[in-house]
Amino acid sequence: MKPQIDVVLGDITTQHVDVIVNAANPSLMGGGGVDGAIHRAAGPQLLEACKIVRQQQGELAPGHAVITIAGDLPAKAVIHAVGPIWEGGEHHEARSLEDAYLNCLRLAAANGYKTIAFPAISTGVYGFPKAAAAAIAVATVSDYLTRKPLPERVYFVCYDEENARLYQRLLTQRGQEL
Ligand code: AR6
Repeated sequence: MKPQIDVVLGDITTQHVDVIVNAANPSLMGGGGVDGAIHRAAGPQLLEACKIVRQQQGELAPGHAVITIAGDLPAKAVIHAVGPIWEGGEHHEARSLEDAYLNCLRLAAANGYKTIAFPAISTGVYGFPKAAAAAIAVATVSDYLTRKPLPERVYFVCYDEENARLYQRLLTQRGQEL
């Protein structure tokens, strides 16, 4: 079966999916960008949940991910993934970004979730070049979905048109149905 991948131009906090992914930082204590938007929309319960995870696990290394409740969001859960900070490309940034996507997919599957929405992890404050990040995201997710039954459907939620165009082009190249 062909992997089901869609590109959405919009705000990830409004997505009616099982899981949305947060581009978090190692502290899990919130921040700007999509992290700030998710915490604002989810309400204080999300920060409380993150504090508990933080107490149990400490800081989250780049490439890693944890799952929490979603508070007031329409999604059922939030997966907080830490992407790499771009340092020029010679510090395993690509591998770390791939790991972040893979760990999110694995966590969603382990919790039985069928639909998941990703933001363009690391392409804001963390400075990862958008085209390279989109290529990693599409390749990692497409390859995963061809091998595993869960999640069944992935949405790349792009906040800006540049990212949306990049993802659309990559998926078209891969022969996906958009
Ligand atoms: N919905 C979807 N995408 C969004 C939204 C939204 N509501 N808001 C922003 N984006 P960033 P990073 C896009 O900076 O680069 C935080 O402070 C944005 O346009 O949110 O991984 C954390 O606490 C960009 O394409 O995350 C960390 O400290 C993408 O989301 C740090 O930023 C990621 O941008 C993480 O940096």
